[in-house]
Amino acid sequence: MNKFVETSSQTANPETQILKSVCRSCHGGCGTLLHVRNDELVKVEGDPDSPFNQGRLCPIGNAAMEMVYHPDRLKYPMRRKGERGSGDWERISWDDALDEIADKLTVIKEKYGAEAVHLGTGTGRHHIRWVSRFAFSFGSPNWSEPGFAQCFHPRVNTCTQTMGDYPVCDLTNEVQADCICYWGHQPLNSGPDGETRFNARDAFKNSQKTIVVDPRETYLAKKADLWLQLRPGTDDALALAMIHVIIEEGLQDKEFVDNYTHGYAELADRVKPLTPEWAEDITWVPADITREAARMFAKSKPALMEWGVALEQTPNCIQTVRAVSIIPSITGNIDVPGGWVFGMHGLGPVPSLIENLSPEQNAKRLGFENYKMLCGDGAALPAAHIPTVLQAMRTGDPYPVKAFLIFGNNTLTTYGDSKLVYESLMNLDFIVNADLFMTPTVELADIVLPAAFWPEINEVTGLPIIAGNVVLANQQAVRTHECWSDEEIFSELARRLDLEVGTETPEEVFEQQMAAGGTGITFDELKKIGYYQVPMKYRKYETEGFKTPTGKIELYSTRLEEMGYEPLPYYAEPPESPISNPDMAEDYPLILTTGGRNPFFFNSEGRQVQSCRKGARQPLAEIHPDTATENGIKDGDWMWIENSRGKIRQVAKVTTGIDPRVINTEFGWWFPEDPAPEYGVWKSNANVLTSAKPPFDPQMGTYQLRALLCRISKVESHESQ
Ligand SMILES: Nc1nc2c(c(=O)[nH]1)N[C@H]1C(S)=C(S)[C@@H](COP(=O)(O)OP(=O)(O)OC[C@H]3O[C@@H](n4cnc5c(=O)[nH]c(N)nc54)[C@H](O)[C@@H]3O)O[C@H]1N2
Ligand SMILES: Nc1nc2c(c(=O)[nH]1)N[C@H]1C(S)=C(S)[C@@H](COP(=O)(O)OP(=O)(O)OC[C@H]3O[C@@H](n4cnc5c(=O)[nH]c(N)nc54)[C@H](O)[C@@H]3O)O[C@H]1N2
Ligand code: SF4
Ligand SMILES: [Mo]
Repeated sequence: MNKFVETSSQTANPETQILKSVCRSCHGGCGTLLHVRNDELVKVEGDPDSPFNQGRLCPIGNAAMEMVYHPDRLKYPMRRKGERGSGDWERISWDDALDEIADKLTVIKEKYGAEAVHLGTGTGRHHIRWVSRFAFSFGSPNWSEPGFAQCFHPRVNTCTQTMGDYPVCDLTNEVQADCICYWGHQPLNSGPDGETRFNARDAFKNSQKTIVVDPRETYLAKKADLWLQLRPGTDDALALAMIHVIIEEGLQDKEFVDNYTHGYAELADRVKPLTPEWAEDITWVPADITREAARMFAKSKPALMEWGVALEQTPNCIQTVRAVSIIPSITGNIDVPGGWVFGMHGLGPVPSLIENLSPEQNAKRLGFENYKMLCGDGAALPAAHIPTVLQAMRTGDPYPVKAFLIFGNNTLTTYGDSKLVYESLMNLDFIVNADLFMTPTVELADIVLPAAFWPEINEVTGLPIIAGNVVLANQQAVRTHECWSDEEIFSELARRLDLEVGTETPEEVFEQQMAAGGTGITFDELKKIGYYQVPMKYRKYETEGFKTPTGKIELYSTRLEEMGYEPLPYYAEPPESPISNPDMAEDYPLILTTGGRNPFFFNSEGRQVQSCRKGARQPLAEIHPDTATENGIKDGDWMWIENSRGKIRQVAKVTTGIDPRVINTEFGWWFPEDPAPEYGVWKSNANVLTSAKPPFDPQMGTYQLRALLCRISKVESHESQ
């Protein structure tokens, strides 16, 4: 029996009860009011009192009710009956499901070692640290999340190493930025990590000047003072050229640079030859525009860098992030009102329990030897390297991985190189998948577990992510079917496995986190007030310095050097480009970039949610009119996009807002309306085209999701759609 359901279900109440909670349908944390009547959720609305959304909700947040009561929700645990991936299931009890998982894991651990059990989760989920915690308490060093080497954590780990903490955009306080640079980021659609689209929208409206660095003419690019339409994957060269201009023209904040940075002279030497003219050939951005952008950013006070995931999806990820992070650092925009600020950390993290691994076991993490910024000492929370994990699943090299426990990740649509992923997963002995819905990935499981959605769980969150300036409570309003929260599943599984650590109830862990945050508030008290905003302190470095080996912001990184990596940022041509690989470019002449977020879906989610799907019915690929004409394609036609790894089709969106040499595809597409068990996952899935093979970022192991090569052609009427 699930004791959590009993303890936390609401008692029948004829009157409507309104609970303050937090939308967790994206990384943001919009305040919500959950209206509950007779144990039923009757309304979800934005909380006018929330510092993140002031009452507003986006199309995804507005679909919360539809999600909770969607007829396709997974409703009870299931066991696979037929062959793996046959779509043949039988209903089982939670008791049977958990016992079976515990038995299977015990057998695998005894035969192959705990490291043969790999844990997986999706992006920024409420339970993300519960996944690594379970792995570590079970004794396995291996867990992964599709974004750890490709999203956000390259920025987190780089900044932690070079600045001592991760700076976030100061969007919830009074001072607004005078100039905002949106670099590979469209937060009005996506929300900055851990803030929301609404703060981003307000900041955009209030800023005097905007700079956009994006290969596509996005909404922000259309409105910007300067749009730098760069060649995908050349952000490193552009950032280095901007640093060159700032230093050459003496636009740096001299006082800050002298007192609070380390390695300025070495940096100046490094960028001396990297002029905007040098960069122009690489980036396609005219040198005078690069100069103007550098001047505009450096002369504005405060200036804010809104950087996004586009910086992290090519194999020069860490050095690209390094270069971009230096721009606000040398222009005096660190820990100042309206700039990049360090967090108040009002909530402790879920204890990782990594200390439960012996040093030998920790060193077995797949990728540990090579990618220290992801898997080892350079990582705030070390994770395994996905391509190495997939290899271990397929070949047993360097050791076998036999089981994969997936908690909220649509592996087949969101990892690079989906065909390789499929091959790897099909080779496993045991797969468990906890999700809200049946997906093409869930179909590959042996045991399926129905997960609870955010209005159905209790949880404590600190936002922005990492910074914890605001501490918020999620409140369980209802529970549908036999769904459990991921946190509950992990703590119950730990108990059934008789683990020495990691068996606390979720509520016990929330209290530990609250105590570690030092606000003096308990979780129960937080539920009543909804959220607590920790009073902001700026320029903390004046009294505390920076938490780096030199006590300064390390423009020259002693930590990277110590780990055997390059201490100063450099440019590296994307490995699959017309310059690096002219032979391949003969067959595949167009540059492919993927992923740009739309307002209606969160990654691979929401395709079955009608109100969201209405906003974006089909997968769209952007293409320039000249390229379209050359290939006999018209706006609205289905077109093939293919490269050496595979072939997919998306609908052509013909626009002058993209360079004729570039194609942009959406990602995350599958079609819940198509037949099980594949649900059309091979039709339009951008990751059929991306790569999980070397080369990888030398520090982080990042693979290539953007800046690849492809060709296109029209899908003829006789070809299946
Ligand atoms: N080509 C290409 N690929 C990309 C990207 C790109 O830009 N281009 N972006 C990458 C990035 S940045 C990221 S972070 C990843 C995202 O990759 P994922 O995290 O895998 O993506 P999602 O689709 O958000 O989530 C996967 C699943 O989680 C389930 N889910 C939602 N909430 C819960 C919950 O509370 N519990 C459980 N158990 N399940 C839940 C959803 O139903 C969904 O099936 O994709 C990456 N892949
Ligand atoms: N609505 C919604 N919100 C989301 C998500 C979602 O799927 N939907 N996903 C969540 C996740 S996991 C993440 S990581 C964030 C991501 O959100 P963002 O950081 O905003 O990322 P994207 O929109 O994927 O890409 C930003 C821009 O990068 C551009 N771009 C493509 N290639 C390059 C390049 O090589 N260089 C540069 N400079 N720009 C390039 C694209 O054209 C796009 O406009 O959003 C999160 N929030
Ligand atoms: S921006 Fe994110 S947190 Fe806010 S309503 Fe939309 S999905 Fe929810
Ligand atoms: Mo992400």
